[in-house]
Amino acid sequence: MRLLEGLRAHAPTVSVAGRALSAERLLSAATAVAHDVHGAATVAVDATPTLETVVAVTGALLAGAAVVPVPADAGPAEREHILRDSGAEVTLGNRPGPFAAPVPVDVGRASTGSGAGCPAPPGDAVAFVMYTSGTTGAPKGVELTHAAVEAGLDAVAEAWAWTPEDRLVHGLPMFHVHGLILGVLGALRHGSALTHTGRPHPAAYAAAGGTLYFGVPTVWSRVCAEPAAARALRPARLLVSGSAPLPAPVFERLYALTGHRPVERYGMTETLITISSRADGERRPGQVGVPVAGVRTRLVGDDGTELPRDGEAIGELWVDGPMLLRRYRGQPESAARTPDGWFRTGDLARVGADGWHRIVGRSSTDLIKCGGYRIGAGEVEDALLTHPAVREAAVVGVPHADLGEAVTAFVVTAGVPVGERDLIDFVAAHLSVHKRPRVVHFVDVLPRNAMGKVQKKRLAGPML
Ligand code: MCA
Ligand code: AMP
Repeated sequence: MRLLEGLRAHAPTVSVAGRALSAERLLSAATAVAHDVHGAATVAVDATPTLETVVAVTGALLAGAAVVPVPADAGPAEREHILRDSGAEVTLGNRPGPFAAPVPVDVGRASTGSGAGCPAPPGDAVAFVMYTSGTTGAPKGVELTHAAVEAGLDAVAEAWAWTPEDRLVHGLPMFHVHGLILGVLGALRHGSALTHTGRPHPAAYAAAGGTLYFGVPTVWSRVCAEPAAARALRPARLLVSGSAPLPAPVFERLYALTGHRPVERYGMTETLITISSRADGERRPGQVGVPVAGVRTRLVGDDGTELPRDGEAIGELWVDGPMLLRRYRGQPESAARTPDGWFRTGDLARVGADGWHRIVGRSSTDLIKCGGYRIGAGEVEDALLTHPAVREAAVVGVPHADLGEAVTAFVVTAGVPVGERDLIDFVAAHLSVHKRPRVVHFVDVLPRNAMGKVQKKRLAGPML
């Protein structure tokens, strides 16, 4: 299969949390998985940060199925939504608790084949359905085709000079684009060895001896807080940051400690990576670079007009390219694009005359980026409102030195006693652990405008 071509051609070793698998054994175990799920159009994977997840995803792709990674920390409501909405027929996973009847994955299992006999799915077949939060409602499934994933991975390989000589290191979750598509499939497609550290701890990054490192800004900021670990990254070739804005002081500190000016890149679950600085080019703090191969961007004003690329005008960023989603699961293709084919990112940007892009914010306060995770305020509010002690809830992102933004809830109680910890744990158990509010403020009333809509800008709290 084209998506896995580097795995066959260059036979990289994949290691996760200290357990390694040769390319040959990975293909053999994955082929056994492909036989297990043969005939299923959509396969869910309990996406723990393990070797089993790598084998399960590879096997399901070999079988030609669309893979649905289920967040490892998802609670029952979120898990059930993802399984129902995606229509997954089978779940691959080894934990009995979360899923009714998962098909187990054995990384040591040998199959007679290497998946070579599995017919390559057509480019327009869906490879992944990735669930991601919107401003309201439950997460939406983003359908990414094989052709889109291949184009997205090839574009970043060109920008970052990613080759089979690289050893990729990261410890990001395996249920999002960053950790799974770039961080696992990228290595399998480009044939570079992969060391996944299980969790993205600075010491583990330092010990891994990679050439190419991925991290979200929170990870880079934590690496900088451990100077010995940061200095151990000096021999690397490239440090890449993404998923949220990299604060300029973290960029500078990383440079001082590691000798590397990090490559910053911008993307979305719906678009993969569309803008990046380059391995062979300049890197500027606070800027995300230029469009990668095949991508066009527009800067659009509130009235729909094209804004000047003068480094000053702020507009909504629209993107187009071969790596964009096909559609949201269950929705028509037209719902994901403008009539002339652009994807509206919802991010506010400035573009310089030299084509460099700077992301300056989001058009909605209802999407929060906490530790690089995209969290919909509406989803957390809906979860809080199912708690019997909660009458009203409003959720915002409050600037946070470590996490970028901290999910912060303002709650009016129904007169029943309830504590902050109860509500945090309630959301962690109901949705996903990473969507839990970090702080809950109990208030008598929520500020509302004349229409009764909560005025979220008035809820912005102090720097935590
Ligand atoms: C804490 N824990 C709890 C609770 N509170 N468990 C149950 N109930 C609770 N109330 C546990 C957690 O399970 C976890 O356990 C531990 O405490 C720490 O929680 P966590 O929230 O994970 O820790 P953190 O320190 O806040 O995490 C920071 C992080 C994380 C490691 C940077 O935010 C992260 O991994 N971020 C990456 C997000 C990402 O990959 N985004 C990409 C989106 P345990 O330790 O056992 O796990 S894709 C994207 O954005 C696009 C395409 C792009 O551009 O890349
Ligand atoms: P997700 O769908 O989880 O992939 O989140 C996508 C969002 O992350 C984008 O719409 C941006 O708001 C944000 N994002 C990703 N990369 C960057 C970056 N380098 N700088 C600023 N924001 C980013």
